[in-house]
Formats: sequence, C-alpha cells, structure tokens
Amino acid sequence: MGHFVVFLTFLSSFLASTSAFKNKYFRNQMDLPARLSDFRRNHPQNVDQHSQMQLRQEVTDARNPDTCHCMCPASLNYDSGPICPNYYRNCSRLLIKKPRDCQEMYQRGYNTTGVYVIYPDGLPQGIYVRCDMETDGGGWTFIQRRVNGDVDFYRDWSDYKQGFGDLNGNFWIGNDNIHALTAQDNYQLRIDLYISSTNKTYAIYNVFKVGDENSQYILTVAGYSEIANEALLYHSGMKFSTKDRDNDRDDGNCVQEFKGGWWYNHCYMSNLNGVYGSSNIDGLNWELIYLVYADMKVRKMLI
Ligand SMILES: *[C@@H]1O[C@H](CO)[C@@H](O)[C@H](O)[C@H]1NC(C)=O
Ligand SMILES: *[C@@H]1O[C@H](CO)[C@@H](O)[C@H](O)[C@H]1NC(C)=O
Ligand SMILES: *[C@@H]1O[C@H](CO)[C@@H](O)[C@H](O)[C@H]1NC(C)=O
Ligand SMILES: [Ca+2]
Repeated sequence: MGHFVVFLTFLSSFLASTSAFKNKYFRNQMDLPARLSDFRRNHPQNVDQHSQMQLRQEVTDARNPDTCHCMCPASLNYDSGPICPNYYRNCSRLLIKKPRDCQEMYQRGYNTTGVYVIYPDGLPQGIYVRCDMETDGGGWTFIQRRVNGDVDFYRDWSDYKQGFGDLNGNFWIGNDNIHALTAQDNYQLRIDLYISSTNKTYAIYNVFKVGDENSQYILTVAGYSEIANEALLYHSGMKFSTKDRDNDRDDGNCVQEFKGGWWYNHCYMSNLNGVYGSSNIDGLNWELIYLVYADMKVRKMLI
C-alpha cells in the first residue's frame, strides 16, 4: 500500500501542475488508471512527464519487497538471455536500465498487451508504443496495425516519418522510430494477416531493418521461414515512398496508384498500408489476398 500512496502523492502534484488535466480529471481519483490512459492518448506531447511517472512507479515497485523479492539466478543473463521471469527480477538492474523495446518491458513483468513507453537507443525522451505481450511468448513491439477504416493511410513523408493514428486502433509508429528500434539489435518481423475473422495466417522474417531518413528508410528483409514468402522479400532493398515522394522503381507513381506509404518496387506484392476495405488493387492486401486485419511487429532475435 505504501508504494501506492507515494505514487498518488507524486501523481497529485503532477496533476495539480497541469491545469487542463486538473479541471477535467483531478476531482475523481477513483478511476486513475483510466484517466491516466485517457490523458496519455490526448496529450502525447507530455510523453516525458509520463515516462518519468512510469519510471517512478517502477522504482517504487522495485523497492517494495512484495513486488520485488528475488534476483535473477546467475545462469540467466537478464540483458540478452532467456526471458527472466517476473519473480526473478534483479531490481538493481531494473533501476539502471530503461526498456528499449516491448520485450524488455515484458522482462520487467509487464505481461498485458497495451500501450507502454519505451526508450530505444537514440530516443532518450521515450516513445509510446503498443506491445503484444501474448503472441508466441509476448514481447512484440507493434510498428503497424490495421483493424478498420478509421485512419487514413494515404499520407505524406512527414506523417510516415513521425507516425500517425491511434495506438489502440490503427497506426504507423513512424519510420524514424522503426529505424531506431531495428538499428539497436537484430530484430525479426512478424506479420499477422486475417483474411476473415476466422481465417488467419502469419509470416515471420528473421532479418528486418529499416535505414535512417538519409537512406530514404531503405528496407532490408530476409531470412524467411516457410510460413513467410516473397510478398515482402520483393520489397527488400527498396526505399520508402509516400504521396509526396516517389522512390519506387517504376516509371509511374506507385503511391498514387496504390494509395499507401510503402517500400514500393514495380510496384508491390504486399500493400499493408493500402486502403482499408477496398477490394481494388489499392486495397489492403498480401499478394492480392484482401485482409480485414493486419499488423506488423518486431522482436529482438533470441540466439
Ligand atoms: C543485480 O544487478 C546489479 C547491476 O547490474 C549487479 O551489480 C548485481 O550484482 C546483480 N545482483 C545479482 C544477484 O545478480
Ligand atoms: C502476468 O503477471 C501477473 C503478475 O505478475 C501474474 O500473476 C500472471 O500470472 C502473469 N500472466 C501471465 C500470462 O504470465
Ligand atoms: C483462407 O483463405 C485462403 C486464401 O483466400 C484460402 O486459400 C483458404 O482456403 C482459406 N481457408 C479457410 C479455412 O477458409
Ligand atoms: Ca516512380
């Protein structure tokens, strides 16, 4: 209980300093988690204050003997080895190292799918991401998700650079963020594809990297398992193209024709940022199989 009170005290002083939040939410402390997630959604510019809050909560948790009572056995390398179960956490390390991706959040004991702040190398201010903490052992950082037509994906370079959408719905986390994530280690990419609500499949590529903006976010994808296929390999080595920037290999303009930001070649075998619900060639599809749901997520390769 003590750590909760400390957290509340901190939260109160933070809330009191934010007048819009105060007027709207301060009175009702009964429903803090929901209020907090509302606030995060609506005020992404305050990511820094919130990440500090998240960390402060962790520090408090880590000092509490009820939530942190054991150490990793020496045989487990917490930083790069197998997932260290929650009850083996080494709290000293928890306090030192910020999570660089969703897997490191998972290793800290966060096992619920949802929105978290992570700190990829080179992004010390932290970013909000959605984590899949269930699929195949969890620890996946979403880079893209399509669930319905609420968000338009026919956008310009700066939108794709920064990211757009809603982490609880449809989004692209941003090419700078994808670059930062995949530059810090060897990541694999998993793509989940739903042809209908009951007919689903997935693809895994064991090599996935996106270059920086100078490279025009060039894609490197390889190492496919038997489940994956050419649908993405065809795009390996391509630069990213958007509505306002044609980097494709085609004489025409793939983006104008197919309506997504993507690593278009001549032009595509997969169009996962295409138009949701369209069954034309500009639709959301994987080798012309039209999809009702798709997501893309990355996880560090465990060697
Ligand atoms: C926990 O981590 C800290 C910091 O890395 C290290 O100094 C300490 O020896 C570790 N303790 C155990 C029991 O592994
Ligand atoms: C998630 O973590 C909680 C609390 O640490 C634990 O009780 C629960 O069993 C975990 N669930 C899974 C699926 O690992
Ligand atoms: C799922 O969709 C694929 C591609 O359209 C099709 O070949 C397959 O037969 C479908 N499977 C089921 C169980 O409907
Ligand atoms: Ca062209």
